[in-house]
Amino acid sequence: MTLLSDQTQLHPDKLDAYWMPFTANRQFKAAPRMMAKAEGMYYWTPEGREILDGFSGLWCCNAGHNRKPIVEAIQKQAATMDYAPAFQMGHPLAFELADRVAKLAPPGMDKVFFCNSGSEAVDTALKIALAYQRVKGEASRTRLIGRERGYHGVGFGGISVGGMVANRKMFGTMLGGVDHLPHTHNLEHNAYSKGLPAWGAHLADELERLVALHDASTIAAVIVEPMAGSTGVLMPPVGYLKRLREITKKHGILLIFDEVITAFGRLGGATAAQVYDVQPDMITFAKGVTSGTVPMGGVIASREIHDAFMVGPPGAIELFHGYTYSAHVLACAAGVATLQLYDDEGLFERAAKMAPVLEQAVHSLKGTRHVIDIRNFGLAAAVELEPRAGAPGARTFDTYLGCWDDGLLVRQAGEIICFAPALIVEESHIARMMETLKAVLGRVA
Ligand code: PXG
Repeated sequence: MTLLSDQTQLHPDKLDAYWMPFTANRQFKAAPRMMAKAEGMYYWTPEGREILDGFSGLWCCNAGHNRKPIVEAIQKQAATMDYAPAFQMGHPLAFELADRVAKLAPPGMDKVFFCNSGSEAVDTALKIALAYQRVKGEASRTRLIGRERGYHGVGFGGISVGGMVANRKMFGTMLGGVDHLPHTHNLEHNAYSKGLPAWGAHLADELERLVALHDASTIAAVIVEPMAGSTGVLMPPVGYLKRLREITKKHGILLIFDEVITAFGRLGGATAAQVYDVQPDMITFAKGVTSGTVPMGGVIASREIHDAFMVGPPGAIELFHGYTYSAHVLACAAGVATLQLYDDEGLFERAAKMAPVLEQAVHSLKGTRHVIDIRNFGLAAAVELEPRAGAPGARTFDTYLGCWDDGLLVRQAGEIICFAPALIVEESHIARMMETLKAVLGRVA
């Protein structure tokens, strides 16, 4: 069976023009891995081969693929109104979606700014932080603090506060005045932790060191992923985020949680802020808000931050920031339908319920060839492999390719294989994911 219509049949020449993102282009084009159809927990290749999706696309299709209510909402909206100007104009679905997002957010965090991706959400939050300090009369607070092994997308703001060397080294000096906390990953202390690791809360105290070095009056905000996704599913040590909150509050520094991955169910609740019971001043989101169907991102800000801008003449624009496609009507239609579906099917609760199943299954791989650590929280899990001598990432990439050959989509991040199944995942899917990975590890050199 072939799933491709004539229109999507690809001649090898057609692979030439597309410069693929974060991809080994030459390797891919020599042996393409294509998707042509998706439904529920599965993708199908153009040739009709079934692939179990262990990663919700790229951490985004939290409701599962091609869910009918979302598909229909997008179709209906596309046929009704294609676009509405974003500046000095509105459309009802933007307000509806903002209201729904605010209702899911922690109390007092009820102002929502829309953009189109996680990277834009991060740049938006960093800009709001700087502008907020300024409108409050603290214009000397211009420093931004990120963390090693942080991923905050690929805008200049995001790579500056981010802590992934490969994403930084090619791109010049980036934003000035940025500093970084140490990362919290430590196999010596925390290998094979189930849920949050016990060791490492004290690493938040490094913020006190940065405050002593730079002085609090120069620091606008700290941004961290509550759970670092892209650099290998690094859970926050018990007590770490609370400590960061205490120190930021004490020094008048804003705390931004980058929840592009963690918001909308991944950890078994609407946000990591709620699951971990630590309230930041801003939350960035993207991915799960539309279950990956239409690009969308945004920032949830505290009422206090928002209200600080609502001064000056009522006819004046309060924040000089926004995108042509902020609150794009197709994304809003998808977002409203997605949040409704999460609610109708109790998918955040379902994620919490399935988390122990994933935990048990993934930790059963302990002792498997090449495995040196396993970690998990909610519906996110990582299996870390011993690197092949002299070839960083090679064994893990081969493992990723082996899983693809065996009909399983996972994600490789350095030496880590990640799982982040859709919130509709069933026990049998999880079992198949682990069996497949185990078999592949058995044959990978
Ligand atoms: N912040 C965080 C925390 C993210 O995880 C971004 C910002 C940027 O989002 P956009 O929409 O601009 O890509 C992300 C994106 C992976 C993986 O394999 C993770 C992301 C994207 C692609 C792959 O872990 N996260």
